[in-house]
Amino acid sequence: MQSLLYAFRQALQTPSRNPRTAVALGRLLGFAFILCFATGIYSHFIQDPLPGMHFLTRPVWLYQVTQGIHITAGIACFPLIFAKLYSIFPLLFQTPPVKGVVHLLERASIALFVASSLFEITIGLINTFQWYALFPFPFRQTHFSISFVVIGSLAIHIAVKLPIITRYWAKKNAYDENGEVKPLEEHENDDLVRLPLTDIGIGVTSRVFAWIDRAPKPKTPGTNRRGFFVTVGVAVAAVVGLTVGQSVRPLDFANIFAPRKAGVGPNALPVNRTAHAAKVIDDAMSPHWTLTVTAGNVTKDFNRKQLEAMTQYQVDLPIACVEGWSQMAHWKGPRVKDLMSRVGAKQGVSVKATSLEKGSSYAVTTMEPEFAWDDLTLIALEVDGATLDIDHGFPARLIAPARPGVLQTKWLDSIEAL
Ligand code: HEM
Ligand SMILES: Nc1nc2c(c(=O)[nH]1)N[C@H]1C(S)=C(S)[C@@H](COP(=O)(O)O)O[C@H]1N2
Ligand SMILES: [Mo]
Repeated sequence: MQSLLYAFRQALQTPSRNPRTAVALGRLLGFAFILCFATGIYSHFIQDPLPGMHFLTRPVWLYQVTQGIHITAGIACFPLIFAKLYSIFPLLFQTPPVKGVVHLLERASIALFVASSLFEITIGLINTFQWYALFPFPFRQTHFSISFVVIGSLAIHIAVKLPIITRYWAKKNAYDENGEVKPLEEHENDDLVRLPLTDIGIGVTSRVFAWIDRAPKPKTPGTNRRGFFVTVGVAVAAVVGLTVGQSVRPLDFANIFAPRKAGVGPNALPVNRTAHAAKVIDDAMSPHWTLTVTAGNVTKDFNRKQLEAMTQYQVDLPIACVEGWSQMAHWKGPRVKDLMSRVGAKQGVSVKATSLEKGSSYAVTTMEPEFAWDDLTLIALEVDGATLDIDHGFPARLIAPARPGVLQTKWLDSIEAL
């Protein structure tokens, strides 16, 4: 058994599989994961704020950028994670497979890290294509919870591998004078290496087990290092380059794989949920439609003519979907704050907006005061110089700066001061 695993590792050995490769890829992957985590947490709390949280309303494209980074860095994770798994692949066949309790824990933590990361990025990608039906679980809660498992197990992984990471971090320490990656052994003492943390008084020791170099040199040269990095670089550039146009519109021409194209849809703006799917056509087209505006016990109804008769404002704001696509548009209509003043709402209160749509989590949104009373927050009646299309929220929709698309409620029924 042992010699079989050993022979297998030898067969898998190639110059591109070495600790320096693993560290170089790990750095990129760690950076992408931290970007995803930070932007993901922002996206979570802007949708489900804790009491007392406040958000920036400028720049107006803030959420477009944070979520664009989330999806773009997330997509880059795919080739990076496969390359990383490739670089350490022979280690899966270590001999002996388990050397003790610490080693078992180390391998278990890596298994958890790999499994949770693959799961997280896969459901994230599927979500951007709106294939929700594939999930037997609620996407947001699951993706949110697993993100803590990913980041937690990443922290453990970094702590365990710290000696290798520090040793191979700098290029000059990683290679010898012939340009060969230095083996790990010379710095090892009986497989037991003290974490640098011990030196600053934190009593942690960790076993660092023989790297793949300890397996005999490969019989055939295999993939060389430069070829490997070029391949990984091309793969990352390709998946990012062919999708990033969904978030960064000047690159839209190269958007081949991402689910949404710019300018495709009514009013030349993509649609997420159609009026038909939301079952609002009859109510939205009704000649008796009004927007009900309430503050305390004052309620006033405004039909479209009355809304059009109010002072109209024109703003450039993006629809920035949580799924990563976004598009700038030019909106026109009265301000939410002016409507609130008409019913005597107290300045600076939160405002709840409700759609004609029933039974959808997108049908109601609460705007914190900084959004509700912002000069750019409108009840939009027109987009890009034409009446709102029914699929974009006719007769009236909400549009506010720096908020995710899901909170830009379409087919409004009422707004209410809280
Ligand atoms: C390590 C990688 C990742 C981490 C740590 C992470 C973390 C998060 C977190 C914490 C959220 C907020 C969830 C919530 O609102 O409760 C989020 C949202 C989201 N993530 Fe990720 N994510 C990762 C990778 C990805 C990838 C690869 C994609 C897609 C390519 C993706 C797509 C999304 C989408 C579409 C949302 C918005 C969900 C919604 O609000 O409906 N994520 N992510
Ligand atoms: N009532 C209602 N409003 C909604 C939605 C919805 O499903 N129902 N979808 C939201 C989402 S997820 C986005 S990204 C934007 C998209 O706006 P658009 O379809 O006009 O481009 O509308 C938002 N407003
Ligand atoms: Mo969205």
